[in-house]
Amino acid sequence: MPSKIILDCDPGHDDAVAMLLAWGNPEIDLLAVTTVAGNQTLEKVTHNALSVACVAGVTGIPFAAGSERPLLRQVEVAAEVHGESGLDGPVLPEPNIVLDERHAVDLIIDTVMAHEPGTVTLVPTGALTNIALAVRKEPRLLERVKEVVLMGGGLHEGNWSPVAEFNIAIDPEAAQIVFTAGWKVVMVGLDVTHRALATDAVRQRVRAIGTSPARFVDELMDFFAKAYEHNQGFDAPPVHDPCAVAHVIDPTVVRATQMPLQVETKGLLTTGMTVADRRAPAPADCPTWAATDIDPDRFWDLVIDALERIGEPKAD
Ligand SMILES: [Ca+2]
Repeated sequence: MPSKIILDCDPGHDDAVAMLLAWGNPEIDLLAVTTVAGNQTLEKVTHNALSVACVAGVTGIPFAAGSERPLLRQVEVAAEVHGESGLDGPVLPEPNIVLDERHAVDLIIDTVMAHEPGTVTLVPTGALTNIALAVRKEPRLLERVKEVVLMGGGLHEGNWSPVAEFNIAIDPEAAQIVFTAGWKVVMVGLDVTHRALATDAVRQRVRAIGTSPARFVDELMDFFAKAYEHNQGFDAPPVHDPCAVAHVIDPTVVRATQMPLQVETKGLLTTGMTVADRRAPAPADCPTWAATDIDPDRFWDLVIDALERIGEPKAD
């Protein structure tokens, strides 16, 4: 049985790849896509999510827009990483998909509650604002959701600050709600995503597919590579968000270790840091896990396979 997931995202170059992986992989049943302000404003990332869906021929599932700002803090966007559109590089098609009228929080709750308990995994690849609001609005999600597999954080590694990763740093209060709610949380952080590099060899494999979704990914990676080289000195860009989807597909590709995790919300220098307690083995009932290892070759095999399966979607 494929894993049922809801992708809560802020596209975002790597979110786009995450959506393509989720859509193309036969082990994933993508139930819905929701958006949250993050890499760019809510309006832009929602438009981008619909454009990516058009490129890949993603049909038959609802898309809903969610929170336009973090719980307490002002909007911070990552234009220097993702451009003014949030998805700079390729020409974005004008989406022909109509948004669901519900708020993302309600679509998430409705979708989880409509499925058997313990069968739906939430995969947030942006700020955790929608997920925090959803679990506060409908506490039964704690028993209904199978697990939350999020891209964010890192074991004391940062990108938005020396110790904080962007998704967690822009809404640390929401992240702390999600990390401490009691449901199973798998944090897929920078420790593994900084090894999911779109190298020249990977990009040659993408280009060799020759379809319009593959060309779209290559154009995304072109912009993303320049941004990461310019901002952080990377030789090849780390493609963070599909690592969370890959963990759901095969937890031996992105491996996680059980450990207590919380989020710093009041630090002078460390706000948004994901604090792991590794002083002793985690108690058996510890609900939080952190990704600690990735097999980059098998990870990229999954992405390439998904693109090949998507093929050339029919224009309509
Ligand atoms: Ca993202």
